[in-house]
Amino acid sequence: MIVGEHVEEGRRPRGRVGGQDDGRRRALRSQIAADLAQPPPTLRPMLLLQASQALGLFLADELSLEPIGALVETIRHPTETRHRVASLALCHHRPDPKRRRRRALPCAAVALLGERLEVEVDAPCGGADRVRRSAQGAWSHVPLQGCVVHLKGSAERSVPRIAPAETRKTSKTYEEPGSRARLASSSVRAEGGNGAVDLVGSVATIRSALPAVTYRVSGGPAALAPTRLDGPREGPWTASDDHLHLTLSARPGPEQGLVLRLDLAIVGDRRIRLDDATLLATGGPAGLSLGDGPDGWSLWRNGWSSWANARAFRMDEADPDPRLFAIRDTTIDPGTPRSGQPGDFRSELAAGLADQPTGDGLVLGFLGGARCLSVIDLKTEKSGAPASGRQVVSLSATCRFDGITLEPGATIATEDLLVADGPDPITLLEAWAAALGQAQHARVPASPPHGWCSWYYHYSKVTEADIRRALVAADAVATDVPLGYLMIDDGHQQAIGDWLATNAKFPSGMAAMAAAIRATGRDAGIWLAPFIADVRSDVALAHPDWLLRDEAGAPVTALWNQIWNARHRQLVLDCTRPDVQEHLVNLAATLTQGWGYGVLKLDFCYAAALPGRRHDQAATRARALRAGLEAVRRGAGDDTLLIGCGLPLGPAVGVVDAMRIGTDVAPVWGGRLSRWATGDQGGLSTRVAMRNTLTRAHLHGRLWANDPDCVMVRTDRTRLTEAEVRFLVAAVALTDGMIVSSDQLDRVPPERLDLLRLAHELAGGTCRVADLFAGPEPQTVISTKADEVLWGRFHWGNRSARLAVELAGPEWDRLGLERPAAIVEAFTGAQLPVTGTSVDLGQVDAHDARVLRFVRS
Ligand code: 9PG
Repeated sequence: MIVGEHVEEGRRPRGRVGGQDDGRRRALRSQIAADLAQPPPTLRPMLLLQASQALGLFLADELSLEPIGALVETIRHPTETRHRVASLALCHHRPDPKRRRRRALPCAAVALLGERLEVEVDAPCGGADRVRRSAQGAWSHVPLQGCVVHLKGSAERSVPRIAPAETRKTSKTYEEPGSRARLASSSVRAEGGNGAVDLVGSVATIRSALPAVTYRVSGGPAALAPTRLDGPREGPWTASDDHLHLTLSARPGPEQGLVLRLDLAIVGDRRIRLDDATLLATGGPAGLSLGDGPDGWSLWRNGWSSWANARAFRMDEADPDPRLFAIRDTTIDPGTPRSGQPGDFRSELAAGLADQPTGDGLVLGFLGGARCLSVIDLKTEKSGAPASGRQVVSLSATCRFDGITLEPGATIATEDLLVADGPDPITLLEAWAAALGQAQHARVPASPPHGWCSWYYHYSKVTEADIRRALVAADAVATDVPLGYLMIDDGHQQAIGDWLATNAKFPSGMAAMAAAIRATGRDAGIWLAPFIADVRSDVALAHPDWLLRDEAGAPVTALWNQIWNARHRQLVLDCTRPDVQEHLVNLAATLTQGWGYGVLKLDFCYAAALPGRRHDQAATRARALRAGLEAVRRGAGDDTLLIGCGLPLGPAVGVVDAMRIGTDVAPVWGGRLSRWATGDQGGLSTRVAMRNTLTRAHLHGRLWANDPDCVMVRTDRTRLTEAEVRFLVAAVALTDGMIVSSDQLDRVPPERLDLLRLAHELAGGTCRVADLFAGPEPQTVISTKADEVLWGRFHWGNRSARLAVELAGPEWDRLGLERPAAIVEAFTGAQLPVTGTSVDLGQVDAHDARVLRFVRS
């Protein structure tokens, strides 16, 4: 359902200023005004009914109406896009006092805008706001998706009747006379009018954007922050000061949108230290327009590392950093601290913005991450005026150059930035991920790897006997549960950093373990954290010069990990040093060619990108991390499966084959304590891990194979309920990432093994998290396969609830399926009747999931 704002008639479209086209532009404006003055079209087929007495009674009863269809008229002209609701279909519900739920009545009553109806809208998606609107032409910014509309007045006149679940859009496009044609493949175009750059999209506009660069010269801070740029309207645009010359350029994106890039040249005779290069920054309420403004926006905010959370935020929410300093840097980039204030967001690498009322969106995403880390900042605040909403304070997209040293005459470019807008922000995020993957030569396995991992059952106590027992168990379940590799996780090494020294729990040695695993026909996997070293490790003691140090010369601490030894600091290797790179090459070569491991899980990799003073002072933090990763790849060879973990996303694209995209699962759902300690960023929590499994699903197959972490189906050593196991299985299967078991499989009861088998059976589709932007925890995941479509419904609530799935709306329409009479649910095998557009799932436990299977005919 998409409902947008009413267009104020005769409103002057905000076009470009001045010039010889004024007369023609006036004509265009009057044409737009005339079109808007026309009565809006209505949904068809439509049957005019006299308002019946029955309807009158319902209305007197405070009938609740739920939007089931709308006709949205989109009016586009070169500088802005407006939507208005032409008509709105409402399905009436009557409260059922006995069952305390609303019951849909069989007939679909419809209210048409233009009726004099007073409506009141409960808008759960837009916060607790109750929006009161007269239907007579004042529909403005009413987020109706999933809302209940209460009709308060009386329908005096005719009420049309339409088929339910109908949402249509009509569209009119106006080309401004004299404006240049749109860039061929682009929905966004840039122009440098007034000395600043306007990025004009089909649904969003970024206005008066300017680049800015901060740096240091002779130790003192400096900035090149032009207030106007030179150059032709279509760019490139330039600006200079005594030390730097910048060039901003724009070109069409690979599929859509526009790609911006900033080139810097050191023009003075002084060496500089480069901090931040902002490709575009704009401010004020007019700086960014999308839909009716920030009150309706939802931001996909991406976190720094594998373990950092990614999710949708409303603009009035706050985004706090973790409180536990010991592990803070594992999820939050210490180089990019955040304010934590409501409405102030920092997204790493990319950000997606969706206007909830219209469904339109804007994505800003960097198309590279190997050269520098990057952030998108969006700040909104409540405007001073009473009863008015939030306003944009600032928007910017910045590459972090981390104070690298640049000599006179040097040149350097930022990563490219894709700016794309359109009516479907989920598809835009997919397009960004695909473009990044393409630009940085992503390694995407032909099918997601599957296997077994020792960590979530044995943790650091894992022994040789555990692995040998796991091998026997793997053979016993092989027909039901394919396990392509067996991973010996953390617990084999003598010390963090000393990866080739095995502890006494593996008396046969790790080469023998690899041979034993391979003898069962499976690949052998081994865990290591190649860029960190325990303060007492041989490597740290033997090579103090290898350690990354801060500006004062003290070794940088990566973390204190209570699992290892809470009193021991973990230090960081400076991966820009040739000797460290050689060590990494030799290490990876020994583990693979030497010992026989074909799968390496590279953990705690963020450490290589922590701030510090590096051997190569021209290397950004991203480059340092990338150099470490590339050294591992060189040593491991092309055929080794590298699984990244605890790893910032951008620098990993093109080196790793698979990537953990969330925090660790745990044999508990995750409670308030971990939420408090981590500021909801991570922590060991199945809830938070599965949230990222859904919110980062669009990275899968585009940047790497997503590793959603392990699926635990066991009944021993776990506090996960059966419902939570179903949730885990459904989330992993429908998002089609890696499926990795971490149970002692010979202790898993057959009915639970069946769930693991089902995970494999359900996987393999193309996933779309349909309500990615609707709230922090997506509920609807649709997986499309050649022969069937799976519709997953995830229940995050802490109480059991009666749930239904609505087979209606744009997500249903895009599947192009016939609505069947009944549908099979994957976990229960139950045939569920489809009543109208609705499938009643019955009572669903807390933290449970259901998967509806639509077999294609
Ligand atoms: C092994 C584990 C598993 C797991 C990884 C990673 O911040 N911390 O203290 C912290 C500890 C453990 C951890 C992540 C963070 O888990 O994700 O799969 O391999 O290491 O130690």
